[in-house]
Amino acid sequence: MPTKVPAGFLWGTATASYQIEGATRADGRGPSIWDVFSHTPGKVQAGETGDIACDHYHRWEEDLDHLARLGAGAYRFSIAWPRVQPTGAGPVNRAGLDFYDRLVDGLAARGIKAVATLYHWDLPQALQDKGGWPARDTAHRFADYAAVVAEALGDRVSTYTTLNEPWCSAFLGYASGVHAPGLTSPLAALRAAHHLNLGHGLAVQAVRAAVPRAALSVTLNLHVIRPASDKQEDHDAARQVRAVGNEIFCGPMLSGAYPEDLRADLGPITDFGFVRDGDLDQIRQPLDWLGINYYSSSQVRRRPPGQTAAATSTAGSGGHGGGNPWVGAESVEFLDPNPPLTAMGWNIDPPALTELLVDTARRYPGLDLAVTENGSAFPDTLEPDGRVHDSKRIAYLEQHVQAVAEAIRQGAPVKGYFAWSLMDNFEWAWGYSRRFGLIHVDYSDGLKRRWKDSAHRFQRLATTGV
Ligand code: IFM
Repeated sequence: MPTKVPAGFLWGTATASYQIEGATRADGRGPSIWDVFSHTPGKVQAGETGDIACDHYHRWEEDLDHLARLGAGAYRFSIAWPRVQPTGAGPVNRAGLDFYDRLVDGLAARGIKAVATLYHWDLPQALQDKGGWPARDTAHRFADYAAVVAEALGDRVSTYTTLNEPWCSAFLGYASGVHAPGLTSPLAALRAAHHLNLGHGLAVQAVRAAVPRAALSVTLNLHVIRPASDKQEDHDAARQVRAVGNEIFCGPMLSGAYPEDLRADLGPITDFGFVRDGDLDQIRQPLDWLGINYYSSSQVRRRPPGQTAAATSTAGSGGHGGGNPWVGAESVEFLDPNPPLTAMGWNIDPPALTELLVDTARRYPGLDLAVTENGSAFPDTLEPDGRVHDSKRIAYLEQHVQAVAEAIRQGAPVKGYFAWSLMDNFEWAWGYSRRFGLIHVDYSDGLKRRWKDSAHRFQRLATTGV
């Protein structure tokens, strides 16, 4: 590979609690919205659930040994709120918290930094029953939970990340309904977005109060949206999608305001009356770095007046069809992605990652960045030699690491790269049909872990930088 990342660059892998842990009823864990959603017929492909997943809850030591062998300097995992507070509020479930206690000690023992995400989509169902993220109280409950975790894990966690991809929580969860809790209300999605923003700001403050030296971040799946032509209307379509895809979070979190164009676009749906005095000051908190998840890019154009929306793509955003998550931008048409595509139907566009990183660095000077997820699903085959020769995943990995190195060369302060994912896991509405792992999980043979060729490639990157 021509360009190398600088010395000290952090190599890691990422996972999320509901996608790998299983043991959904162990040690007092309460139900989450994903337990309820995945057990609802028709919501997840083949009726699959995270009940067992990769059984990481019981095999975490073996998994951390893999991480250490991979040469990972950091591990990005998420904490299941319903393990810590089974009903999302009130009494702490010590047994659930103990799992993460052991995990962070296990990481420290292996010399691996813990990057802990507080919320990767598994909201306690009891809070959803009280309104979920569209209800303001959820933001306050989230801050309480963040304080509990920070007090317990303290500075053994190298970075606390408040939210993973709040766009998915708000718009796939409450507008298109393809993610839990499966609602299809544009207004509920916008309220959810604001309360996720508020929850982020309150949680940053709660963690800092408990652990003054803690490093804090948030992870956003910033969409790279290209206009399909030079026409003004297509540029405006792209701007509109960026507003409700990116700026709705970047604005309040990083600049302290919802952008005017977003307010104007959403005017027919809401007057933003759910934003109370003082909220924006609570939301905009200094961050130690911004996590960016990137998989693919999209092209859009303005739909001709009178033409109705067909199936809407949610490329690059965990999209699985369903309703339209692009609230307020219903007159925007997503073009079919250009091949080659991954098994998710997403395009492969490494230069877009460079552009995204360089552009974000330019817009927010002084803020360090990390790619907190990047990876690809392909239909892997376990060969007779017992290996998975996943050359397409290796190519994807190399091209995107190269794109990161190029962004650094152009001046973007990118400090780390986390491959999605450490191992194959529960890919939300796609169940186990989509494999993103560096490590193959054999669902029909006792969840046996086997290194794919891409794991060996990652090991070389992590240990030599090339
Ligand atoms: O598996 C997901 C992850 O949970 C969030 N980011 C995108 C990944 C691939 O869809």
